[in-house]
Amino acid sequence: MRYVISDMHGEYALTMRLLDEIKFSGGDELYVCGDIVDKGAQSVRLLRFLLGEPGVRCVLGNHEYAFLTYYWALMKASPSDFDEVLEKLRGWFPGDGRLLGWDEVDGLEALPLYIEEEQFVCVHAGLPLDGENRLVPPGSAREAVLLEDRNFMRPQVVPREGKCVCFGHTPTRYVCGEDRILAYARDGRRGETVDDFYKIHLDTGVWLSGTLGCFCIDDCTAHYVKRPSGARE
Ligand SMILES: [Mn+2]
Repeated sequence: MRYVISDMHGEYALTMRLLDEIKFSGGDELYVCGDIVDKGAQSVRLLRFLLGEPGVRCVLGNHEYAFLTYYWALMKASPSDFDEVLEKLRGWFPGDGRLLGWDEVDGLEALPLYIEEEQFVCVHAGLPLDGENRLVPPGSAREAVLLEDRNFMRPQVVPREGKCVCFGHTPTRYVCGEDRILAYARDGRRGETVDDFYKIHLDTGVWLSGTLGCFCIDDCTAHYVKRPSGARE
């Protein structure tokens, strides 16, 4: 089965529980729509796991991009002192930064801004629409839109045609008042295959809400786990 998820923000244990819950294993695939790191205490552990796991494919979120921007600036300032650069990079993650190595840094730098499959596109924040309300191909969208867009999540934004877009970036509680995945079905379609949806908003705001969800592309079901201690006050 193929699953999509987004915005885990360093919640390693909850992510592992969710993968257990869906019995994620050898033949399965997980698409991660960015913001693996920051906020939670186990960013590097989560990142290391996801980058090393066959069947997992990630795109960059604005949080990974911010880290890379810091990395590129450090390399410009002291291009030959790799030890010093790595030490500073470890300080980016107050939780488990000491676990950070060059494999994770290089792994992040190699991530794409989007993944386009036959039936769906994975991107962190959204895609722009053209004047006729059609999706602009992700390859011609500006980086800032893919990473930071705040328009695409609005329920009024209904692309006229195009593939299903899987995205996160903003917790769905700011759209619907609840911490759940929002799968938007096309007019007259029942939501039985991914083609029946035009967008799937995945960010359940786990760091605050304690709820983490993923969506199965193949049977169109949502799955959730909750942090035992609940939402953060
Ligand atoms: Mn984000």
